[in-house]
Amino acid sequence: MKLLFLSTPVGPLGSGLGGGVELTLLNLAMAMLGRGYELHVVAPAGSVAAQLSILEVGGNLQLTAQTQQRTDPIVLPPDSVLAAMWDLARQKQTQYDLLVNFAYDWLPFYLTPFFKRPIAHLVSMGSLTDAMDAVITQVVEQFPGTIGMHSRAQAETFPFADRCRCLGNGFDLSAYQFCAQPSEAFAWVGRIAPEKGLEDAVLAAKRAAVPLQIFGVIQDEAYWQQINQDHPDAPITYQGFLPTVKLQQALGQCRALLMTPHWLEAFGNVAIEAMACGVPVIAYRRGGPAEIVQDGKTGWLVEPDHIAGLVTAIERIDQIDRLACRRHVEAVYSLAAMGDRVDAWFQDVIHHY
Ligand code: HBI
Repeated sequence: MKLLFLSTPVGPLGSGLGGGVELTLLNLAMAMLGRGYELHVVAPAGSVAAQLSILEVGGNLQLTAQTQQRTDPIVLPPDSVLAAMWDLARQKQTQYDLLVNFAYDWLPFYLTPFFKRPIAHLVSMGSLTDAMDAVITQVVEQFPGTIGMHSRAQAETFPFADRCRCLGNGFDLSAYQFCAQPSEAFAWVGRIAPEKGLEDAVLAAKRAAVPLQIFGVIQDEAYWQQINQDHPDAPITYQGFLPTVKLQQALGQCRALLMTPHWLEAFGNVAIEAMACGVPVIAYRRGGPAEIVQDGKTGWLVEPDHIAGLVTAIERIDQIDRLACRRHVEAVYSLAAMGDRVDAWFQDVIHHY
């Protein structure tokens, strides 16, 4: 079987601009290669990924969907990399058994009926705009079973919640080392952008008087500057955007991961990465993380947007068994477990086409 993965158009693979979907695509590619599939990836120029054959495409990157308003019109920049990626897919489609779309963008869904090969769409975020809801709904109706999601919470933000496939996610756990004895620091990991709510974690760290290490690409510079201006005395250190090997080494040393999303996080890959290192997760009871964190067992769930709740959870973090966090990820979120779920989905899409 031959697969063609089409990546997100918001940034080259490896840049971090694609956020969680970059890691998801790489993990799924490894899982499918490991199961005997042949696989190529179409992605913006500058994409790098070890062991994968990438067809790089030039053109202007797409605007990020989460900065758009619900009623915004569809936007494509001139010389759009997304359009070029899907024209390449059109040209090469007969060489593949299945195309897999990772872009949260209107064009791939709109083009689905124009293609001669089946397309499986892995939707990486919750509902954001009316135009996306409408075009995904069209695909759900015309090609039942071809829409994949990460969590129930994410699916429930769409009008077709019960007609899409919930896949969770999966990680190569051999890349994450368990750490039994942490340092004093807490961690926050993610794209530094308003929807991720970093300021709440900074406030909680200040009130609990614990050091906070921040990891991730600075996607919104003004937002980052504002946090530093508002909290000049906060005990925070920016650790940069690290590749997985380095991220898990630093993250594993932390007492817990704080997840403070202001939007509905579709899944929350970083929660799995933390628990894979034995790091408990303190998260708002919102979106994917609310389904991943087992309250009192692998971390603490907190009333959304309640800083005081975060502080209480920080003070109780030693009640959580770090090994239980690792064991839970091995049981549910391994690459093998996710590979089983995705392989079954792909086979269903191909055979129902
Ligand atoms: N925005 N337009 C657009 N297209 C994407 O594929 C996209 C995005 N914003 C964020 C994003 N993908 C990924 O970070 C998701 O994993 C969240």
